[in-house]
Amino acid sequence: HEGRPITCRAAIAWECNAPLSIEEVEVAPPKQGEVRVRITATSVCHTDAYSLSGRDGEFATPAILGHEGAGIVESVGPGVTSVAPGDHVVALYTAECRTCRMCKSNKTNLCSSVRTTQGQGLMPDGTRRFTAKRNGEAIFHYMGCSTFSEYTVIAEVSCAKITPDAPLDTICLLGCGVTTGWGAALKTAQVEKGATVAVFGLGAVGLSVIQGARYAGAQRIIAIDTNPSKFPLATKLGATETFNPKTVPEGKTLQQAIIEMTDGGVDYSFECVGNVQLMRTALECAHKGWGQSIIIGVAGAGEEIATRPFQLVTGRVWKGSAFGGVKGRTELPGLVELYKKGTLDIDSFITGTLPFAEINHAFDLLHKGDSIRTVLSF
Ligand code: AHE
Ligand code: ZN
Repeated sequence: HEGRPITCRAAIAWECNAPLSIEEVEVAPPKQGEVRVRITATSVCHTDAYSLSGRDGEFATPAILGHEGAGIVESVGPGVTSVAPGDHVVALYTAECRTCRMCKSNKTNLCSSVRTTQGQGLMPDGTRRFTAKRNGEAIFHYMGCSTFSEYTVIAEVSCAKITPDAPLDTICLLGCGVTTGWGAALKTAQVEKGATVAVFGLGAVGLSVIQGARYAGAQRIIAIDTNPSKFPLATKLGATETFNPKTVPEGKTLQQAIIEMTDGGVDYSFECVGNVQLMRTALECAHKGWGQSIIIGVAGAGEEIATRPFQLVTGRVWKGSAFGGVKGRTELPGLVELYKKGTLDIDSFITGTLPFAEINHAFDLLHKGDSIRTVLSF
């Protein structure tokens, strides 16, 4: 049967560097292989702000941002078999189709099924499901999620079905930051017992790396940020030391300071900021012969990383991962179980809650460094 359009509230980014506009949109019914989801909770990630700032080469306006959200399936399009109306889902910006060459390789969590159109702000068939009520203009999707709308349409392959007995307004954080950091520590780096770890940047991603490293049994976890207000939470989640780069004496580099603190360098470092100079620092403070540095932060379009090749010749490893190397549909249910058991802390990441209409305030809090995650509810 043919579904009907739904009119609801969404936050539209009409242009870069302007506040989001809360207004009515019409959300078309899901087509073949698509799912319409009532988003009940979403939070704001730095990547939303990054795209809104105009630095994201893939971003097109007008768009509905948001990629860290969870909700309840409202209806499904033809051919959808893995979810049904009423199911609880987390939206995935890294889809998992299980049939493309990348999914089948088992060497990556990246999936090629919908990524090209996703980057263009379109559904897999090349069209859009959002129309602004005010002027009838079609609105672009974002990262395959567009969770800043009370209803959104996403591909079936972008739906992680999770148990209905977990609170959506908490586990929505598994849509990006928490999973990304946890997975980077445990899957990408495979931090082992006794390891020494340095984490650059103590937002949701860095804090989750810390949590993952503690779970792996790391002996030293050095939490690094220029904003010391992040240190108490870092310590609570497992950091054994905190370090403010502003305290490095003149004439010494940050990498030198960390190498001195750690008898030659760390086993694993993680860049969770998106600053290409800091990426170099993170690589170069990794121990000669075996240290690994994981890039997680998103740098501006066109920016490049640099180091002397000798750093790699002498055994340091530079790598990175998206969404923590986690295959969302397969692995998110397990992360929800870890949350329910109390092994994975998500609650501590929620530094505030706001009604959806105050989404621009949530962006302000993030910009000022005053929040880790603000969960918005509809
Ligand atoms: N569109 C940007 C790159 C953005 C980017 O690197 N995104 C990260 C996720 S950030 C989550 O907060 C990512 O995982 N990307 C993998 C992917 O497939 O996009 C640009 O520079 O064009
Ligand atoms: Zn994100």
